[in-house]
Amino acid sequence: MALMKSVSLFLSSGRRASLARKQREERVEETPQTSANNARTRGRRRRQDNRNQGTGSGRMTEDNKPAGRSTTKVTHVKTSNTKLMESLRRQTHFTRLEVDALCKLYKRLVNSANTVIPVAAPVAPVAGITPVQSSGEGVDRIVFRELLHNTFDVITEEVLMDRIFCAFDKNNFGVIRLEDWIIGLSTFLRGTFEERTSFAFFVYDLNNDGYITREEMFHLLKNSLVKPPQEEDPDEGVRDLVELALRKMDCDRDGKISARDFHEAVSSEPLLMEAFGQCLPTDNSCQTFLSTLL
Ligand SMILES: [Ca+2]
Ligand SMILES: [Ca+2]
Repeated sequence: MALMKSVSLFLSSGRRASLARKQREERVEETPQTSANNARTRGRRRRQDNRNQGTGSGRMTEDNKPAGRSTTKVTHVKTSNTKLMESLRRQTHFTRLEVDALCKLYKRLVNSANTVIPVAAPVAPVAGITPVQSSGEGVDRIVFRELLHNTFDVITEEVLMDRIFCAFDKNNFGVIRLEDWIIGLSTFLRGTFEERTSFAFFVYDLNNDGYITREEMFHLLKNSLVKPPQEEDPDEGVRDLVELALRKMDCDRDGKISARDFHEAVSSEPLLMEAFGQCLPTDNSCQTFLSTLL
């Protein structure tokens, strides 16, 4: 009963979110500024077309344009798109239909991002992490965080939200591109034990140096305890927690957790996979997302 309630709540919030997005898109379409922008774009395109038609020997009119040229181009795009979808199916745990559906969702998210007023990306507070300026088309941080929060029930620290984004945006584009989106979701939603363990390790290794250090553990755990207001040293409890985590996970006792330590510890105690904060979706949200995808 409780399960059904949470699913139906989730579904209704999902509908509200998509309705709100639709309304936002409609509003943006109606604004005078947008139509002015569209008019400017159309003007630029016309000028560009005129220039192209007017250049030397390359000049071409409707009459002498080779027949079927645009059809060939469309067929070529379709073929390369089919190849990409097929390659993504092979690389992931998704069916071809699911890959297509995720591709459509990606396009909706990218379009919705274009209608939102851009806000500066959050600056990662840990030394060694350089915020990257976004380049090209993709799902941006803001849309991704909204999705993590509203669709996958990932309610976690800012720094983890940012690291989950980086785990998807493997090549540091500053946005999640189509391939990274589908490959990332494969681990996120259907990953094997190994894949999810590696994903969690990547998220917690804040500066990508191959180890989760005491400092990183402290940073990840510092807000996880309610600190007594009169405590002389409010961080003492967190430091104790860090030492406890090291005792459980630093298998080779060198004072830091390597990927190997992490895999070993999580294999013997799966609950340790998210020891330093939630970084994977809840089972309920996963099932609901996948069942409503097609
Ligand atoms: Ca590290
Ligand atoms: Ca170690």
